[in-house]
Amino acid sequence: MAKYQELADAIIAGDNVKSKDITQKLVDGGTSAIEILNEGLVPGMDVVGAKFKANEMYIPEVLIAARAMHAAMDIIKPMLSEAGAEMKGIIVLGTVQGDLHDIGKNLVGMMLEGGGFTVVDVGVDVPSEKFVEEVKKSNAKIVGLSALLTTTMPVMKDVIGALKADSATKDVKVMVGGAPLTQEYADSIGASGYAPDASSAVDLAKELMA
Ligand code: B1M
Repeated sequence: MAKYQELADAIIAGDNVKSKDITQKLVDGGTSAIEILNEGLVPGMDVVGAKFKANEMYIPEVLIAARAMHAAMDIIKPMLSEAGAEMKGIIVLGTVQGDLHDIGKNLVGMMLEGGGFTVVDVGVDVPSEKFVEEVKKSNAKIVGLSALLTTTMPVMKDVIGALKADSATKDVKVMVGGAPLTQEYADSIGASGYAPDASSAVDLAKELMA
């Protein structure tokens, strides 16, 4: 419908004032939060993800689009939790211990939210025990680990080990990413999946939830 297309277009254009305005008008007009999410915001971010993958959009534009999505999400988030809306799943996301890089991780988080996931962002320099604790607290089904340094990549294996060692978190899926990583490396440390970029991370998370 045109009203949802207008919202999706505002997201793609990164117009946070417009995305907020349209969302508020839709809410005031009685549209449900889940409909706004599924018909306007997610399709908008899907286009952003596809364009980013195809090198038709670059990191600053993606971040601006994600900001527009967040402006709309701020309005509908309380309604979603009130309605107990079925989000796609909960993901605990963080950069591993010893690593302070978070630009890629934040982009992944925003794209995951745009894809309908609830993201518990635990930040940077996160010790293994913290991931275990946050999974228990949130009942997340997926943990997302980011590392940008060759020296911190091996820490991912420790996190996977810590999650497997605890009966409450042993079945959680672990997806990994970051510039120095490869599929081979992800396989070698026992990760459930590897995504080379933020939009692939959304596809991977959907696969892991299936
Ligand atoms: Co740092 N740094 N840095 N740095 N830094 C790199 C990574 C480096 C390659 C630069 C270089 O030497 N050419 C190099 C690493 C070398 C190596 O390990 N072999 C490096 C170094 C050495 C360091 C320091 C050690 C420098 C020093 O102090 N001597 C130091 C380490 C600090 C620490 O972490 N303990 C350091 C510090 C910093 C800054 C603080 C200055 C800053 C970080 C700011 C911040 O993040 N808030 C910084 C930056 C900005 C970079 C570069 C320039 C850019 C990284 C970035 O943000 N890229 C980087 C060089 C480069 O990559 N060109 C570099 C953009 C971002 C969108 O991409 O993070 O790859 P990326 O994320 C992508 C994918 O990888 C993927 O999706 C994202 C979007 O497509 N992805 C995932 C990421 N996480 C994912 C998780 C997933 C799935 C996909 O699932 C969960």
